[in-house]
Amino acid sequence: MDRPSPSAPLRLSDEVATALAAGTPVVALESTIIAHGLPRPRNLAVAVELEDLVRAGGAVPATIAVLDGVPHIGLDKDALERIATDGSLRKLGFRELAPAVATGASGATTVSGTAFLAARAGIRVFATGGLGGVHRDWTTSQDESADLGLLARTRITVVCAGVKSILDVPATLERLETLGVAVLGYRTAEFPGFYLTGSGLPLDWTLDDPAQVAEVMRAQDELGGAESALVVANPVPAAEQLDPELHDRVLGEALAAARAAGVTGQAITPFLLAHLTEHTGGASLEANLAAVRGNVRLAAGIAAARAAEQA
Ligand code: PSU
Ligand code: MN
Repeated sequence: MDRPSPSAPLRLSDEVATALAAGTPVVALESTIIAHGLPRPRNLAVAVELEDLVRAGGAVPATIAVLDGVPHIGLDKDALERIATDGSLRKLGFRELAPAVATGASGATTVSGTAFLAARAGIRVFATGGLGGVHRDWTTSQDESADLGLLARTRITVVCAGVKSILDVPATLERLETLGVAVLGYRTAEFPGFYLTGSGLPLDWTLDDPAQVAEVMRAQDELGGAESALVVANPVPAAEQLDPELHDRVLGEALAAARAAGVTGQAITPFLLAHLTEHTGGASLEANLAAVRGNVRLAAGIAAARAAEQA
């Protein structure tokens, strides 16, 4: 276990608690992608599939959400179903956790909310689709996801396929640098483009297998000091990426539609994602899912490599 688990107010599932106590691999999964990032009813099937992929990779899945004011680390079938079907769930980033706990609210956790709770529970590896980041209208809106700041102060390894092109990708990479968050390309020297295999932006570090990632995690621990995260950037396979021309065209339309509708703040990411899914005839959704599946498999491999190293 990476650090002692607080006894309250987190509720660990029996399976997760047992795995953490035994030092067997655990992978945290976020719930915002299920509740707010994917269309129904496909989202429930995906939630179950992602957990199965973690298990197939030799790790225990810990999907994280806040239910009736209790942060849950590891959800049973009923809870997963609730996340996928309850339209009233909040979207909970890190700063929303204490108000949600205090008021008994329920919500799905974003990367920042999930990373915080996972680290508090002693989970070191987390798989998601894409990180939040700097929005394209940042100079006027100042909209930068809380994901970035939280990762600057949380010791966790996040496997992602980059950040969505709905964001300002170069600015997001600059912010990660400023914040001191290392970004490792997994079998690539280019930052992935989420729906696309590449973004055209170079990365300084490339690693080729999960054991190497586990070594970087150990080096972080040995160096000590600042509790920054490690971002492992894992591209969607080229055969499963969205057609780049379709991507560029529909993205431009989605951004214009968001501006026209005056969508801002927490609502903007779900709005753009839904627009892309609809206007690519579902192709963006398939690329999104391919990216997430790959991330979940790799995260399980990293968690297993770390457990083997520490055994
Ligand atoms: N990337 C995805 N799907 C998502 C999100 C990101 O592929 O649903 C979610 C994540 O939960 C991320 C959040 O943490 O959007 C960022 O939202 P905001 O920009 O409001 O911080
Ligand atoms: Mn935001």
